[in-house]
Amino acid sequence: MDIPREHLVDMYQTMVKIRRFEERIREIYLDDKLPAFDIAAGLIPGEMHLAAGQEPVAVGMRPHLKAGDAITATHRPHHIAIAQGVDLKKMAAEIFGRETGLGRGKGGHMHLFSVDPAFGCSGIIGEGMPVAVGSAMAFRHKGTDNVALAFFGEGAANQGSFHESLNLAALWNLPVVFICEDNAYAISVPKTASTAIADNSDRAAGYGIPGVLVAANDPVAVYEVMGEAIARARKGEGPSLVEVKTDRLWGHFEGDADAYRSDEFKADMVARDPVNSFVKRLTDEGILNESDIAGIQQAMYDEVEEAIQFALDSPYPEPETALEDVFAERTVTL
Ligand SMILES: Cc1ncc(C[n+]2csc(CCOP(=O)(O)OP(=O)(O)O)c2C)c(N)n1
Ligand SMILES: [Mg+2]
Repeated sequence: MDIPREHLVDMYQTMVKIRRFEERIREIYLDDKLPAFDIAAGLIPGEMHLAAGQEPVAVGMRPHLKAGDAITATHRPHHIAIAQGVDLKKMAAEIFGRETGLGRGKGGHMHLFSVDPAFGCSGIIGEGMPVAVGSAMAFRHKGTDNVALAFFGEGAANQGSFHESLNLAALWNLPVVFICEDNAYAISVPKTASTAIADNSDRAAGYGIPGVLVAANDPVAVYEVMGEAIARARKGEGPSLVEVKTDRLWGHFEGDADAYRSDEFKADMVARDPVNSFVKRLTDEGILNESDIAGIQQAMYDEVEEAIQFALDSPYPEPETALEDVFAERTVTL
């Protein structure tokens, strides 16, 4: 692999951190909700969308980022936020609804916002793409060489905002990279039932920009393609669309019976789990040995545990603060 060792190790470490974080969130989330699934119960009430299996999409871009780059993600945001370097403690606290969270506990897991690094996400499908275009316009006006990255699912690629964003970014030659995470399903709807073409990367041609398909759920393949797309945008050569065929190992949300995917489909995904296959490759190629791997796992597990403990030790926001940091108050006179 013609990639600096430090980048390979960094990508693996980050994959382990993401997976461990999501495993722990999943355990705690489900703890008080079962056996009869009660979405309002437990330490993390509300919906929870986890991205286990999609780590390659997130870590592949990571070594190419620089300070000031902006990222938008989706309702399934943890892997991207962690890979960008969003503060893990504040992120965990936000997920647990605590005062010390990124949004002082008011946003929850689908609404993680960070100023530095610049990260945002939303429960509204397709919302992040126009926001990334706006960030790219800001970079243009400020004269920086920063890049905006918009991550979205293949379901979101059928929203108008996808087409509007690609069109404007291409027209104005803005420094944006659009990354489609194709996990083949939008909730329970298979892509074949919603999308007229097999590969969303082909849609780039409609806007005269490069469209690149990464057919493998592999951090190295994503690294290479994202390296080119980000460098292109930084040099002022305009936007690109990257599509990665990836796997959502778990349900659409925690509590999803996931009956719309066959046992065989799910077993195949587990067999090709990208965390396992990447570490095997790094071991086979002599990049990591068993003691390196054990050390990385311990360090990442400890970091995740510290973040979760920080969240659990943090207070809930005071009720009086509920109306702070919201849009302007309005007085309605009848
Ligand atoms: C505008 C809008 N429409 C519908 C929904 C309900 N919804 C939540 S997730 C989802 C599917 C998204 O699929 P995809 O974009 O492929 O992302 P994935 O969940 O696979 O990561 C839908 C339709 C929503 N949140 N926002
Ligand atoms: Mg999807």
